[in-house]
Amino acid sequence: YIVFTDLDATLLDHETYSHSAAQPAIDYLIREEIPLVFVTSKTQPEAVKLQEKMGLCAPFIVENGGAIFIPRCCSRFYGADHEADYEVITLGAAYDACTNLLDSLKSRFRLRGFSHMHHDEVAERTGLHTEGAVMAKTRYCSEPFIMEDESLFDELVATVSAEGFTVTKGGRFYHLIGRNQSKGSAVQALLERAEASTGIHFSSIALGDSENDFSMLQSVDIPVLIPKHDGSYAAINLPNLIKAPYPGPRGWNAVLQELFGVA
Ligand code: 2M8
Ligand code: MG
Ligand code: MG
Repeated sequence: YIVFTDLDATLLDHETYSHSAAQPAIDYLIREEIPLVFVTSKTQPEAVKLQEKMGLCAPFIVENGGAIFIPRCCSRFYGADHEADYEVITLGAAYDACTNLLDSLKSRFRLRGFSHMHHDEVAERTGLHTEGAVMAKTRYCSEPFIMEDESLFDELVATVSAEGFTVTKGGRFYHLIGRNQSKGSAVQALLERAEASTGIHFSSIALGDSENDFSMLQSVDIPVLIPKHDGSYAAINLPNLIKAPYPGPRGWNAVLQELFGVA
């Protein structure tokens, strides 16, 4: 097995960013040496910090499929075998290209990106501490933004698509990303690496709560939809979709414990 998971409002509580309700299932995966791979809108420093907190050694996919990081501790398993701390596989747009495009559309579409916000504003909008907000602003291949007038959304998507970009939606923000960049294509790329280097066919599980998780859920054997923090489910339909009974880490824990027949 390989388990792929979104972070915000999936493995982490939407408000508190705590994963504690999922600790029993995380402990089980660590004990059984089942890789737990983050697939997130978050950045590399944010993902590293969380891996350290949870005691994980596994690849992680950041910024909505923009880059795959393979740490040295598990590099052989993914056919990477490198001396550097990480092998980085870049799949996304360049950050400068994202911010330049948003700059040019800022007034026409009444939007503001993280690059237009001080870290205090990011902290306020997300509920992250200053240190977390600074890490969230340390971006390489995608830009979160807010829109004052959501009725301009379709026109915005058409405009950025002509420039080779697209827009996806997370829990709090829209995210400008490369047109071919998605959580799903990064998951597929990583699965191919693992299968090519080990010769094993892995069963894959993915858990997510938002529209931007759809491509990831579509790419695995067992897709799990976590209800959003308000209890509603994202409009995602897949034939074998499992719907978790509770939002956030509590639902995450319940489904994985059930799937693996523990507790
Ligand atoms: C942003 O991502 C989430 C993903 O659902 C969102 O759109 O609400 C990113 O900026 C990420 O880096 C940050 O940690 C997160 C904090 O809520 O917000
Ligand atoms: Mg989420
Ligand atoms: Mg996310």
